[in-house]
Amino acid sequence: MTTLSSIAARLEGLAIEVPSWAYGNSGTRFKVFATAGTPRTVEEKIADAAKVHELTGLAPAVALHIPWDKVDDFGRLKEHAAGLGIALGTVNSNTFQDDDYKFGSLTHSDPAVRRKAVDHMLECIDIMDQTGSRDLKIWLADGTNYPGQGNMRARQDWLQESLRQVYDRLGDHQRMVLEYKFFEPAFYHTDVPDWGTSYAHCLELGEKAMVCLDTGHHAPGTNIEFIVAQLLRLGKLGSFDFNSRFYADDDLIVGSADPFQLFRIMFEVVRGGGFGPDSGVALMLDQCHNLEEKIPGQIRSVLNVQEMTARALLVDTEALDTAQQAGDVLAANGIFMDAFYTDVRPGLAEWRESRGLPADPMAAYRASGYQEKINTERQGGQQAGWGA
Ligand code: PSV
Ligand code: MN
Ligand code: MN
Repeated sequence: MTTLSSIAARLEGLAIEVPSWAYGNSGTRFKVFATAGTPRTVEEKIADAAKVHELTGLAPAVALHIPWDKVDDFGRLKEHAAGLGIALGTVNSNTFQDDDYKFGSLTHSDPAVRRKAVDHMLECIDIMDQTGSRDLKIWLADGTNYPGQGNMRARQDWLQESLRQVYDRLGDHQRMVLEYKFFEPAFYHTDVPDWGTSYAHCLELGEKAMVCLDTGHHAPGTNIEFIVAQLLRLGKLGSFDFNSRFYADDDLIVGSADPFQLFRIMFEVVRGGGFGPDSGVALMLDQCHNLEEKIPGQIRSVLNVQEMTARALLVDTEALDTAQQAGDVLAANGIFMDAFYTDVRPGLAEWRESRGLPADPMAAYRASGYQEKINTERQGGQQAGWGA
């Protein structure tokens, strides 16, 4: 059995990007409940993200969403973040909150609407030039509700044509990550519903286009770790949007509903060469905290990823290979489960302390007084953008 100390160095390679929108108020279409201390500005969202990194050492970058996080001077925003010890990460585009996009954005039948959506993406790349971000994230709400409503085939062509214009504007060190989602807001067909569609478009575009896998965007029962293995094999897994779900796109705390699934995913990430700063696979959270406090919600999230990553690194792959080769089904499964059932929490607490981090980041946050401070200082915090 591999021990935690033997994987300690590899754990250093874990970096999780947090989403700016997780710090704003969010909810469902029924009600958005405000929580105290919610950021009023982008700078305050970044300060909260920095707190998560300060206490965990796991979250060195924060993803932006445009226009939710639009500011006049992104160079200054970058400096603000750097001053707090974090970087600005992935830039998320938004082509789903404008009346013009009612029937689609990059896939719209009207070239003027497609142009508008492309221009928005180009603006996002201009912002990336200033923030130093590598990735442009594209998630499209495009689709139809009724059979016959749209020309599904033509929309694929328009999509590729639009994406090409965005792709051609990417700088040498920039990438586009195309996210898929099987339904919602469209209920009959979605223009990028699955990894295969995203992969097909990315392949056609070129090496700077990669697939983004959001764990909440699959039908129940989907073997997500298989998709991970396949995309890594094909060299097209660009990023993850981590979250947890019971029913649909719940955006709950990653690892909360099914930690075993997160373990299985991280195992394939590690095995497929997708782990670590040079792997080209960005691990991001895409979550909302509707009821719980947001900063501790994010701390818990990154810790969950760390715990399941540690367990995945603990799998005795040599013994596993041997058992698999021998066709020893139960031995192979037993080796896998041994790692999953290992309680890594005490070992990780020691790992943190040895690096000058609090052994228990959740407790350290509660003791820090930060929440009380922002509760008093910040009145009238912003909605994350969802449901706005
Ligand atoms: C909508 O499903 C969504 O949750 C996508 O997962 C995006 O990544 C996210 O919104 C932010 O735009
Ligand atoms: Mn997502
Ligand atoms: Mn989603």
